[in-house]
Amino acid sequence: MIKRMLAIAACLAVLLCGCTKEVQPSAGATKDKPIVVGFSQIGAESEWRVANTESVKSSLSEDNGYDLIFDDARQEQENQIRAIRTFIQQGVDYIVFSPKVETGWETVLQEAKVAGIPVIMIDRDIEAKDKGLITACIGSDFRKEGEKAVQWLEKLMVQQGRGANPIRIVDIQGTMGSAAQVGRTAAMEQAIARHSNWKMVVQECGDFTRAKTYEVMKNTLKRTKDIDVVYCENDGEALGAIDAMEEAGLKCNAHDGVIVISFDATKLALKYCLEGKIALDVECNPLQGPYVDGIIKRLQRGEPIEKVKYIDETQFDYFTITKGMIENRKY
Ligand code: GYE
Repeated sequence: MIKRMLAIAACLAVLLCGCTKEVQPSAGATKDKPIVVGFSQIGAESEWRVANTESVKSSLSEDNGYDLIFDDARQEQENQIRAIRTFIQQGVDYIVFSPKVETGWETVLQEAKVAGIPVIMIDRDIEAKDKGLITACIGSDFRKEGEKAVQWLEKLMVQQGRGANPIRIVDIQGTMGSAAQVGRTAAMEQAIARHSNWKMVVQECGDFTRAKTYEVMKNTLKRTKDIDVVYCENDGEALGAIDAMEEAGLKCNAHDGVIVISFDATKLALKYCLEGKIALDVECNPLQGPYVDGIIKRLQRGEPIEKVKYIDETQFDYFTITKGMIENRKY
């Protein structure tokens, strides 16, 4: 009896092993047939952007089961639309894109939907009415980032006994119409509306680049040097503004100079923060590749996904930053 039971168990084991073996070829097939992803990136305007591209490329790698088609739009929305159309024609499995601006995506996203290709949006946002055309988005809450910055400034002004003094602010805006610019600008404009002593003396676009901001700031300083705060909507802009201010003989620091506020918190900018040249840097995390990979893998397995994912972000200021924080930085 026992012998018979053992024999049955042995047969079952053989059968089960057979089953396991049968599953393997399909696992092998997935390996042979990578997941094809078309990725439309805005360009390479900043250190942040370069880190973002790198993050997606290294997460959606061949070793990780992907065939990634990368397109750099060189700052043109038209190029992004063309790239997405090409991805659709190529019949990719997924489209990943970072929208340069918030508007103008409806038609092409509709085309992706008709073709049945899921679209994963990273970094910046688009108009709410087009959001239904997106499968998932991963990015930052830019309005919240801006609010963190103005709240920090409000506190500092009170601490320095300047709560009622006139505060003259220069806002160097990011690429106009981009979600990052819209959110960060709105937070500062609202703060200015709340404080009758805060005044926007200049508001100009630096296009998220160091070079353009250097020019913009140089021209601004020809008109006035009476500036308390320069609110730069990314790190590249902060570095360009500092270059121009130092050249014009202005000191940048939070004690007795121009207060420079920035966003991104790249390694280089944090070094400026440690020196005191950038007073506050609100973090914006570009390392979104692993989240994209996670979402695609879940979709592949038919599992539910989080439709909107905001990445946790912190902030660094001159008063509390340490060398260790910079050394640990990945971008
Ligand atoms: O702050 C800036 C980049 O959209 C969050 O774009 C991104 C912004 C980032 O060029 O450095």
